[in-house]
Amino acid sequence: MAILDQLTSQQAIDLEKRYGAHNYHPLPVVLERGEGVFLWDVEGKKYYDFLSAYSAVNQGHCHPKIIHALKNQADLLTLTSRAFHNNVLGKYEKYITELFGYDKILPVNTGVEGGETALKLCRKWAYKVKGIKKNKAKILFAENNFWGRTLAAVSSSTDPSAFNDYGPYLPGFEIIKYNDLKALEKALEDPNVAGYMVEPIQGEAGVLVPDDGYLRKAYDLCKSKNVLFIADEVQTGISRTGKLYCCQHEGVKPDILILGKALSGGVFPVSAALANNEIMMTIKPGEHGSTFGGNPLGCSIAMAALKVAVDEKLADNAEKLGIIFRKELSDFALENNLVKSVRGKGLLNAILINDTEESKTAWNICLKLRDNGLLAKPTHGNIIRFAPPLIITEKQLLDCISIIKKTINEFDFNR
Ligand code: IF1
Repeated sequence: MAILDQLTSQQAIDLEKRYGAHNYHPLPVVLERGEGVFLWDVEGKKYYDFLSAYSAVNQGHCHPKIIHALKNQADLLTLTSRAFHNNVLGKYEKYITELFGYDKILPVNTGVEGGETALKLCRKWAYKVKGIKKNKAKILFAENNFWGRTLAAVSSSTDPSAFNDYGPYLPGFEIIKYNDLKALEKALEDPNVAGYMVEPIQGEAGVLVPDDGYLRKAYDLCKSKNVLFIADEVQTGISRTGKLYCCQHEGVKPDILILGKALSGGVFPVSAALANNEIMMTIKPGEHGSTFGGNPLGCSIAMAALKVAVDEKLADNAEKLGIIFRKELSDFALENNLVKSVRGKGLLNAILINDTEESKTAWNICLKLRDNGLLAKPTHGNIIRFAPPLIITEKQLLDCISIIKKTINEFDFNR
């Protein structure tokens, strides 16, 4: 087979099996084209995308304005490294810091690099500003957190599939229960605590939405102990939950805000940590960075992606359509045995399937959803995450809701 030959789905899957690491278990579908809320597989079958690459494609696949920015910049200059200045970075830094209300940005590439950057800033701040004794700084994380795959990330994980056989682990990390203010208050008694890094909604854990007021009270508790509140909004940011970023629902302005994924509309790896000068200026030249961080191509794409989110009022659409989605699926849960509950905020939602975590029910439902033209994937075991691009129309959403209901009814073995 010549490399440019048109592949069948099976041929593509076989090539990945033979030549690629087996570090994923994808749903058996091979995609070739994306446009807006739609994806097409290599056989030409059309699907609604209800995963959005885990909330990286909030602006829809191949958004013309973002692709235009990519093409335009790609013909000019893609990468200089930070050894030199370029004519795009400063414009991007001004735009994004004014949009989110921070003094400065430290640009990196993947979401986990955003997390790593936030933790390094937190430790620098601990020693240089708070005055914690060298190498004694502690950072708190919530149980069932997920912020990536680096050794630091897995050192803070409570999921054995994430950390098993990757030891020894990074010290100075402490786990507390999510959505538990007493647990946070107790952990904050330790004067060596420098920061609390938390997802405003835990995505991978199964779209766990904390109680109203948790983020605000957690932030206030951290402030009362001069501890940094670090929000990992890689998945919840960029309009996904109905606000520009999720902490805004409770009027919380994190000390460090981590963005990624839809920061580039899924076109190119772009991530960032945003903070004010007291924190950001603790890192001096040569103390952190990356080859591609702040490259002109990524910056041009990110400015276009942010402008789309703002100009097309994606947060308002997510808020409005999320209410419809949860209402429709909650009513549906009352009338069938398979759907136990629905939860989420904006267009980051999930249904809990009435079966054990170990069961294949959620996976098998996703296979049937695929056959019926909608792509979604279970998170842990019996939870199916539903996160369409935020450009979805009400009509398209209602069409998807009927596909979900039809599929589950067909599948509901208690019928
Ligand atoms: C995979 C999960 C989601 C994230 C939050 C940081 C990162 C992520 C809240 C790191 C990344 C991705 C990773 C991706 C699948 C997806 C995922 F299933 F892995 F856990 F969304 F829930 N903070 N999440 O959700 O960003 O370094 O990946 O750019 O690993 O397959 P990254």
